[in-house]
Amino acid sequence: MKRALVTGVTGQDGSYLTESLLADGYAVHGLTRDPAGAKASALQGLPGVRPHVDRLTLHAADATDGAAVARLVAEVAPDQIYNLAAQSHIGESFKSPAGTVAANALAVANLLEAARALTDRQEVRFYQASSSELFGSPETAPQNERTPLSPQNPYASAKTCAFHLVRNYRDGYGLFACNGILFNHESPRRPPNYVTRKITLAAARIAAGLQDSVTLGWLGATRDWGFAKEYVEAMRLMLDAETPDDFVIATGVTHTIEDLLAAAFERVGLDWRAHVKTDPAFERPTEVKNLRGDPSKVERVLGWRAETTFEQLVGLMVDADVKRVAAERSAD
Ligand code: NDP
Ligand code: GDR
Repeated sequence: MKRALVTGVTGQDGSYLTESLLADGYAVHGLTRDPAGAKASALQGLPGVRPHVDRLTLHAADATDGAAVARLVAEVAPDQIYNLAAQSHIGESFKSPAGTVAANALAVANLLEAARALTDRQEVRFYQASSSELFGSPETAPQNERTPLSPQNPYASAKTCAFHLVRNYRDGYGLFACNGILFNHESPRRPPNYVTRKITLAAARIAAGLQDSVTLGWLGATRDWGFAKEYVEAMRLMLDAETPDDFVIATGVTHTIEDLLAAAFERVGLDWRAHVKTDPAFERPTEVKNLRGDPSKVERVLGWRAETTFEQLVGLMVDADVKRVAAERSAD
């Protein structure tokens, strides 16, 4: 049975990736800081996890602890490592720069070293969750694998360090290591402190009469938003490929936050303009303005393409929140 080690297993992407790997017969070893916590039990209860839960083992470790990571990788001896663990919120990275650098860069060095040590015994393939944030606010569009990196916040600076570490290990030691440069991807499993889910949950709650408005930060950004469930398949294709490489994963289409507001509020029959306030408290010291990915390399080389459109994505997120709000109300 093939073994995969997934860090960040309790996160949005970790949950979809775990379901996908379990469905294909993998033994999944998940790294989390809190295997007894609410996020871990939510993961274990997912319809795509519950029937296979005997093949999911959760391990308690902080990825910033090099000794713990080395022990875990040696013990699990995985065929594949997916490094999804991160402090993944951009605004938070300004408030906690050292913690962000530790989780998003130091932890990657720990994992790469552990993977390299394992290659004395067996082959291991390594996936790193890189990000469109590495491009900053680029001067050219769309962004592809050759677009210059220009990180504009502590999150992106740490992820840029990790991106180069992955290349160092690939070039220097021949490690099968890939960077997936993923543009924003969302789902009903996205926490509500990211703008998509904040808006879809607010639309559902406002429609149910539970609140009147939602308060956002800077509305000038445009993003290339895709569906997370599809993006984890691109990660798997990278590790199943013949040669290791870096790939942009995106839809190729960009939208404004106003498009997002319009789509979400229309879904519940409301006009967003009557319900949105702004507060500079939600703004960041620097803002990444416009991002649009060019997914032509991944389509050509790995045959992956985003299928869910922006309108479908917003629709499925709003519908999930409408159901969730109704279930919470009937439980009260
Ligand atoms: P989440 O924030 O949902 O999940 C990340 C997980 O990392 C958390 O659940 C947390 O788990 C774990 N984690 C955080 N710090 C540590 C640490 N020090 N040691 C061990 N585990 C830690 O992120 P997503 O699922 O949205 O994203 C997955 C990865 O992809 C992240 O690296 C993110 O930066 C990157 N990415 C995401 C994009 C997106 O649009 N979603 C786009 C591009 C890149 P726990 O609390 O259980 O330990
Ligand atoms: P992002 O996602 O910063 O792109 O990082 P987020 O949803 O947080 O912000 C998108 C844009 O919306 C603006 N915005 C707000 N954002 C939040 N969170 N809350 C608000 O109230 C709000 N109002 C406006 C933001 O300023 C920004 O311009 C995500 C994360 O998943 C990263 O880990 C990942 O690397 C990138 O996507 C690609």
